[in-house]
Order: sequence, then structure tokens, then C-alpha cells
Amino acid sequence: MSTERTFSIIKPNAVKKNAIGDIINIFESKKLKIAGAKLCMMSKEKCELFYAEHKERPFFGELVSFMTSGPVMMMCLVGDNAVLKNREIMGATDPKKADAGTIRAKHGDSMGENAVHGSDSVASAERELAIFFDKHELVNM
Ligand code: 3AN
Repeated sequence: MSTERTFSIIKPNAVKKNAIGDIINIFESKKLKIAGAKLCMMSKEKCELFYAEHKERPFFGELVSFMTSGPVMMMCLVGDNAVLKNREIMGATDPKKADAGTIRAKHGDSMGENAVHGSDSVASAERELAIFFDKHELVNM
């Protein structure tokens, strides 16, 4: 087992429906610890940088406008195999295909409004954390 950190976002649709507490409860109950967190609006500039790999996809404009439409909860989660563990806890991108008990099955509304983001690799996690957090905002767990 290796201790990793990963980047997590509770997306605007989940913040709007008061699901922050429930989602954090799920992470903590699965032994992921919060090493940094902030509730804020994502700027269009940072959002476009964050999703740069999807720039040519037809849903890019819709994705950026949704992610900047309301407050998001950004977090750094730490734990054993945190990257893969978080992906399993979130469930499939499409909430209709997400396994029962996953966050997206419970709180996702559509492919775009799927409640949570989680990094897909350790390298992505470090890139994404660097976009949204200053070093001093993350604690060592
Ligand atoms: P994941 O977040 O599960 O890794 P990706 O990397 O395939 O999924 O997609 C990045 C984000 O783009 C997803 N979080 C999702 O919200 C959004 N997205 C993916 N496919 C679609 C789609 N067909 N329509 C709208 N949004 C989409």
C-alpha cells in the first residue's frame, strides 16, 4: 500500500443540493483524509486549464459553463491508494452506469452534472492540485 494524495471536487450540482456533508462522510468512512479544502467559485481561466485535455470535445463549453456556474468544494484527499480508491468511491462517469452505493449513483444527475471529480492518476493529481492550491494550503497527513 502506498500513501497518495488526490484532487477532488464536489461539483456545483452537489453543492446546490446540500450534499457536501454526505459526500465528505463517504470519503472519511472509506479512510480518505482531508489535507486541504476550500469552497469557492472556479474561475473560467483555471477551469479551462484544468480541463485542457477535453478542449476539442463537443461538451467542453457546456462543461466549463457548468463548473463555473456555482460554488464548488475543492479538496485534497490523502490515504492508501487514494487515487484509485477515490475513483471507485465516485463510480462511473455516467451516473446511470455507476454502481449502487457510489457517490455518482447517489448524487449525480447526468454525464456533465455527475457530482464529483477525482484525479485519474498520481501525476494528474499533482498537476490539478497545483492549479487550485498553494503549497501552504495543504497539510501533511
Ligand atoms: P471522469 O471525470 O470520470 O474521469 P472524463 O475525464 O471522461 O470523466 O470527463 C471529464 C468530465 O467531462 C467529466 N467529469 C464529465 O463531467 C464531463 N463529461 C464527460 N463526458 C461528457 C458528456 N458526454 N457530456 C457532458 N459532459 C461530459
